[in-house]
Amino acid sequence: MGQFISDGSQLEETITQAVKNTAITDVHTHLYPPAFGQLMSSGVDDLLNYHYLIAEAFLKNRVEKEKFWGLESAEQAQFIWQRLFVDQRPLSEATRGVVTTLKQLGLNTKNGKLSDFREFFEGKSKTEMVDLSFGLSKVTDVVMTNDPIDEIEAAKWIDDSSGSLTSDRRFHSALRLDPILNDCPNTASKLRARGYEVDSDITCEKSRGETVTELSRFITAWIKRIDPVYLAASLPSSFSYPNQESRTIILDEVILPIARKFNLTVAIMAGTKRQINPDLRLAGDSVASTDISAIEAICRRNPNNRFLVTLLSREDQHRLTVVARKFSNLMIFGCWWFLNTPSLIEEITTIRFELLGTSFIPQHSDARVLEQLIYKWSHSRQIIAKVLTAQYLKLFENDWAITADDVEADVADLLANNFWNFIQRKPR
Ligand code: RAT
Ligand code: ZN
Repeated sequence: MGQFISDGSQLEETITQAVKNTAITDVHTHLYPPAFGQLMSSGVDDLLNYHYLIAEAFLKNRVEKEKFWGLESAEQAQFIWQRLFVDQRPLSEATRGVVTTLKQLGLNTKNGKLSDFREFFEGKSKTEMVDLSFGLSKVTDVVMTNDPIDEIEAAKWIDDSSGSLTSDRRFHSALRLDPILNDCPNTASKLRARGYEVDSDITCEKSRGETVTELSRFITAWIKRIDPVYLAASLPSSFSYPNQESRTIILDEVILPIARKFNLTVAIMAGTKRQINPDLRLAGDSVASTDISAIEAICRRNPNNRFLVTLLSREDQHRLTVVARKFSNLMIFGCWWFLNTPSLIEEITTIRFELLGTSFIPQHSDARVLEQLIYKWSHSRQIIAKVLTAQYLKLFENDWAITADDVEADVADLLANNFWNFIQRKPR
């Protein structure tokens, strides 16, 4: 056992250093390693073309959307650079993130030009950028989002006889099941084209048995193919469970039994309101409050399944945290998407510490572009350290003995071990 920490500033410094330096497992991203070819996003143009920034670029430019979508990717990046970084100051979280990223990569942010930034990235290979981004963010493991219905991604997995897609062991797969759960009719026709006899209407009594069998056969084949660390789905704010509808049938008769069979956790990300403005394409999604009794019911009715849960709306966070106290098969993770801003991370993380101690996963990055790991984690680490320090100081004020080992163990649980222990896997 290490030395006891003797004063408040030493405690603060110990926590800050521990949170800054502890290796992170990033439990939900949209990243891919270079072996996935064009699916991998990296570089300054991709950083600028992030859908969080696309939405912001139109706030003062209502008329230009059609023109924007017709541009080449480099021209789109130029447009966003001009609107958000030249015509105005990058004060929002997503724009500030680009500045943090460029700065930490050693680039000149004082009066840097887009052409200089492009030159830097052109001089680096994708593999070098993976090493640099993982190194600067001190992330050791990331979980991808792998959609077996997506034609481009599916083809890559099916063609990968040499195992190159999984050769970079820092990247872990996760089987994303949104199309099956949220768009069954369209997905059914795609699955039929791949040789699975799935009816468009799973509630149809006549074909239900066969549809359940065929959906299970499809998901099982993909589990065997990609060896996911969990099964995942985002769900609309209207998610309700249980009921007579197709989503409950698919969960109860297909996904949850398979998850039990393969000892896989199910990640639920609920509270989306997709495409409130389709003109913005991927940037057109929004948020609404979720019925948390559906989360309560799924945990209660399926005690032999484990659920990683994140909800998108701020107003749902306190109740979800209370629910997590009641079910040991529920692990809360991350401050998702519109919640991934410093003020909300601070509020939500404080609630979680106060109600759950260290039994939660404070953050995931949701990075879509490799280098976003750098800013998303640098910003989040600062807030996590601040909140953890405040909690520890309250103990310290009452003379509770604390060692650096205690702090480091807590931080390692929060940033990596809670995830691996909960899903009952080990990093490769
Ligand atoms: O945060 C995002 O980038 C969103 O567009 C979504 O991808 C969300 O995180 C999701 O996984 O559905
Ligand atoms: Zn995501």
